[in-house]
Amino acid sequence: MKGFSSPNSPFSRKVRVVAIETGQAASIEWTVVDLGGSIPALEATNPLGQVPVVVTEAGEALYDSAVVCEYLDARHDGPKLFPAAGEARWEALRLQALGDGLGAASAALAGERRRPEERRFQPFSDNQSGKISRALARLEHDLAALEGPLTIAPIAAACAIGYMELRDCAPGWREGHSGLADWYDRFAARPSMRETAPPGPAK
Ligand SMILES: N[C@@H](CCC(=O)N[C@@H](CS)C(=O)NCC(=O)O)C(=O)O
Repeated sequence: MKGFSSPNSPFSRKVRVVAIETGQAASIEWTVVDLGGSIPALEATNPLGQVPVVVTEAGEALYDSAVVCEYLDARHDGPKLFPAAGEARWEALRLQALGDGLGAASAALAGERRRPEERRFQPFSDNQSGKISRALARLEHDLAALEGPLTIAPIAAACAIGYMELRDCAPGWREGHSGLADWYDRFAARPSMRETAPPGPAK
């Protein structure tokens, strides 16, 4: 398979972590792109022009990260990262959405901060910061689910927190969320997380 990714993208990282955890890292040949301008080859596979994208062996382009992760999970015989049914599935999907939302709010805040000062809109930043702060509180509340058997939930949460820290989107967050911070540090020590750590500081 071929794919597009970006080194600091939390969503690209999520797919790369899933590929490693499911033993499929060698099956994907990544084209690494710098975001920020038009990338015709990326736009030709994903009309939204976003990473990550994976093109299957049948030639179908798959996006976004949630779809690609579930596709990879369907292709291996080990323990599944997406529970098949029932409450466990809804919890994993909800926490994936929460982690992805935390990553999206962090990316939006980081993008706003890159704008020239006179073109920034403080209420926009405040709105993103509110999402970040509420998402962290909810993840702290849901720690038991993050600590359990490996699913897409902790992978999504950890990739988002890694990006949030990289861009310093919630200074001091560890003080108010000591359980989550402790969990994150342990999870970030996994080989799949270490191998995909974002280099920063480019976009
Ligand atoms: N919901 C998407 C979000 C993907 C996303 O926002 N990717 C960012 C990089 S972190 C991107 O490609 N931004 C470029 C753009 O939106 O033009 C997913 O889960 O894959």
